[in-house]
Amino acid sequence: MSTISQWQLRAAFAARLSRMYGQEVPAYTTLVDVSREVNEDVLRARGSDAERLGSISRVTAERHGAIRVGTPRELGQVARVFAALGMRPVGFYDLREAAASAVPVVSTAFRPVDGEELARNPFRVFTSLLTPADPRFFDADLRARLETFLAGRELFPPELLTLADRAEKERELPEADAERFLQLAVGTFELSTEPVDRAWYETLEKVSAVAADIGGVRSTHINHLTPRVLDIDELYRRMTNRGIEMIDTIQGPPAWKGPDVLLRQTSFRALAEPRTMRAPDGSIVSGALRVRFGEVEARGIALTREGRTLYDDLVSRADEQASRHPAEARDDIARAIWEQHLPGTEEDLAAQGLAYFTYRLADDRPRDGSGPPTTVGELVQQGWVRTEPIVYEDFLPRSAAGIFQSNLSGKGTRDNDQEGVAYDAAWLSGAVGRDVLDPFALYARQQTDSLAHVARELGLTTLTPAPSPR
Ligand code: OOG
Ligand code: NI
Repeated sequence: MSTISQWQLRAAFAARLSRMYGQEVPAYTTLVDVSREVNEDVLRARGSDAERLGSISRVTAERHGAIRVGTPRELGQVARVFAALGMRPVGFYDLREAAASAVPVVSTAFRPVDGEELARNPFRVFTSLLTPADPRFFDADLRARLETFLAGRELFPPELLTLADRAEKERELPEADAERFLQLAVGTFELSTEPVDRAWYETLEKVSAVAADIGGVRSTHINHLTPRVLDIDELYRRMTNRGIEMIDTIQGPPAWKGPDVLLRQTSFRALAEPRTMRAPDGSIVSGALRVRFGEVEARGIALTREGRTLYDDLVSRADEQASRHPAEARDDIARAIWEQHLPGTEEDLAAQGLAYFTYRLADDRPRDGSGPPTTVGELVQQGWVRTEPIVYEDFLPRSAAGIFQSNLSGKGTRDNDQEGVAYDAAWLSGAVGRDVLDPFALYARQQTDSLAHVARELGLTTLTPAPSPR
């Protein structure tokens, strides 16, 4: 009997989830269609250059999803389902601090971690965990009610978790089991038709719409899915021309003439979806909730810690200048700052140690009998070695908070006189029951491995990219 490997399970899960979400939220299908059109146009206009940050087949299939869960136990179960798909938790995001309105969650992203797996299918899911213990959002009474409610629900059927554990251990499933696993897994993220307890939902909504979306219902659901696009400015124009209301901005770095770095994202506004509700007198009434939307993103080169520090600094400068010149467009301000401070070429990003690259031996390297030079810079300059940018596979806390906020109905409430509970990657690792990996370490390893490989092929003992002092 034939078996289905983890990456095939992952690709199939992403495709089925996308189909399901398209049926639930038709505007998402428009977004996917327009993204595909833009990608085809960019490929036509730029040729193979358009594929510098991933093959067109990878980019066309590429999606990220977002889900939200209520307890460490639920998070641990989600981790088992994603482990079956070859996805590990990477990165810690504290959205309580990144958002101005009440977003009481901490998050990680489940994704494949090695280069080959990412190239096969890079599906990732931004996963948020509610923080009922944070007294800035929940008083003792509400916290207790919320935790009791969450403890009494079951998001994942035991059969799904058993199949997931098997797929994780054996790294594949027989075809029939794979089919069952996929059906159950996609099913858990469908919007439930069970009536929503209106009074309970509204109690939580006063504190935070995100808390209500997570803890106000007895199931979970996919919150949004995000295709990848090669020209997000063009996509924004085309969606707007089709009459779809987009959020005000494209988040992340501005459009500029230098290399794409990190991540740019935008979305259309959450749409009202019909949901049945149970009124306080027990009667079932029809209502509507506005929580789900469609998002789109353009991915650029992963920055090193130094590059990221510079990026964060440029963002602060842009904020500061924008607040002093409210009449000027923030994007124009940011673009000017970028052009002044960020290297405008991949070569300079690499030379200054600001971004991650992989290195491989050039097919047309010198064959005149001369020995290779011994520094990365010279190997590249003299045509021995080619560089390829490493794609940023993660998220940006500020954009994530912006995405949450732009789709909240109310600001919620937040008592800043209370001391917040401190969480970090180590705490989240404990909650997930698995190590939450450091994204910088993953990119660095990809770069180091490629250099070690080049060094071996050239018979050199060591090779390290020596960033020149800035
Ligand atoms: C997650 C928001 C974060 C992104 O792309 O930054 C996110 C959510 O709304 O649950 O998906
Ligand atoms: Ni997203």
